[in-house]
Amino acid sequence: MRDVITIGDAMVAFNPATQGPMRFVSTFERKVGGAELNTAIGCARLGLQSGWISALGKDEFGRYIHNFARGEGVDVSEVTFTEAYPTSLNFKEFRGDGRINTTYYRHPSPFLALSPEDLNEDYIKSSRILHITGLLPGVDAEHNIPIIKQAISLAKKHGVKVSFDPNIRLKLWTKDEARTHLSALLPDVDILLAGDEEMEIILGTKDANEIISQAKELGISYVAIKKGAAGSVGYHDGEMVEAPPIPPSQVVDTVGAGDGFNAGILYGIIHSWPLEKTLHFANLIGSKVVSVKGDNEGLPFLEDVLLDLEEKERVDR
Ligand code: KDG
Repeated sequence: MRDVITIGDAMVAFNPATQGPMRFVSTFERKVGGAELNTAIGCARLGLQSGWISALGKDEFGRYIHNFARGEGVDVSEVTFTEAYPTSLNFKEFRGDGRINTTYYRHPSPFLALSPEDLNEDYIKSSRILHITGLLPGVDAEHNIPIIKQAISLAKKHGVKVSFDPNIRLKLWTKDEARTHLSALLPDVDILLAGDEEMEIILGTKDANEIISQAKELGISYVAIKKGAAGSVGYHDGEMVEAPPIPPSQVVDTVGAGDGFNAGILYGIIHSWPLEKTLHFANLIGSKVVSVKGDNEGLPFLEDVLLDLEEKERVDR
């Protein structure tokens, strides 16, 4: 039985060695990115059994991502390779003013080779949580939404909890398109993990009380609102908790912090932790991710977080 499985596209992420406009950058570091995979890696580093359903190009970059995910302890038995489409790419630009500009090369994506019937029912059935995001629909709504819907319907059929992060990227679609497609998924969601600005796009409000009341009407039992440097707010079982932020040692790269936060929340849910402890743990993970460059390099191992939570004695030498 796997704890958390996810489904989504991943990319080779090219991080520039220097700041400034990309036309002047001549050296890039080759890394891996992809929100769903980041969350799966975050879960694996915490000690959960995680799995990733995906499609990659049958090319060197596809093999690289596959090896990377496997090396991180993520189950890749449901990752397929296609010769028809190349592995997706993502070039980052550090503009020097704290902004990160992203240029995607992910359309067409290898997911075009996958259809809803390809999903393995037994794989989904034997998992506790299916984590989906709005990225896969954002890459190609027409093709990918039927795949996401099939994954959700198999999860529902077998009592697997559905966790959802809208992960709205306005380089992929407009706010209206995102709202239309993503709000239609909400009635099947059990765990909603989203930034407050994304909540505003899909639910029309940033106000925690209003978000929670809409979530309750939709039958969503667990909500975590990510407020970036302002911490997070959660709701579960009639209880609403505001968790203060945990300032990072330094802010180097904010990409992937939300995916790490998600891993922390899913860990807390799987271990039936109280809401307050879970939010604090997830905030701490998000804060660790931003202090390291890269989409998933800063995701902590469980012992690193426990040290910070002072549940384990620190031995430095
Ligand atoms: O959440 C982090 C992701 O945004 C990053 O790893 C790359 O999936 C990605 C995207 O589409 O931006």
